[in-house]
Amino acid sequence: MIYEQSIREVVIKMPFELLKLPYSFDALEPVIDAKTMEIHHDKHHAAYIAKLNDAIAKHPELVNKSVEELLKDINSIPEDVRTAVKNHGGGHANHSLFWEIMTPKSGKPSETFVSEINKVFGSVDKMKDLIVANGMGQFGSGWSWLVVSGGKLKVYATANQDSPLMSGDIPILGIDVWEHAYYLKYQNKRDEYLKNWWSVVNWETVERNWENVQN
Ligand code: MN3
Repeated sequence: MIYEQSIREVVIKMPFELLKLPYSFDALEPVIDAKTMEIHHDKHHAAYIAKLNDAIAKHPELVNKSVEELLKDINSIPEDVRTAVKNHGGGHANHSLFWEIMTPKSGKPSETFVSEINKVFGSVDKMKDLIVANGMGQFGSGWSWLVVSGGKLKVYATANQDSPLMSGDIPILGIDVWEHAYYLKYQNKRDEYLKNWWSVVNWETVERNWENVQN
């Protein structure tokens, strides 16, 4: 009985699980093809979660923390699992955001949000250009971000699965520039992927992420 109970606890406490996509694999066609979405979500994201759970299992004191808490406080994570939490926790957080900020019904940012974007970047198009340029400039794998940093919108790229949370920033939009995110359809044409990506951006969610930081 005790054995069964402990198994049950492990199952309940296993903190991270793969959520279903909020749309079908082919919903973002032709910008992102169904096969890429399926492999990206079911294989890549699932693997980050499995490896994050493996790392956390070695340190029961980490079990009840959210992935955001783990990343914000990355330097306090025990050294033997710190790199695993950075890479796989980052992978989990980054992809969870990525799925949510895409949609087949892109919409438009509100006037309030646009005026904040204009204040910082000049225009929405200029902001997009910077995010594309940062994605192009990221050598190898990484992400191009729109974050809130000290209350202000900011763009930059990170390598690998490094999360802006690790530098105290809040990511509100991030584009995956790992080859697994676009290679089947775009091959070496990362610029085309980055430019096309804007037609599947979920402005409503990005804006909600921005508002949540203010409150
Ligand atoms: Mn990815």
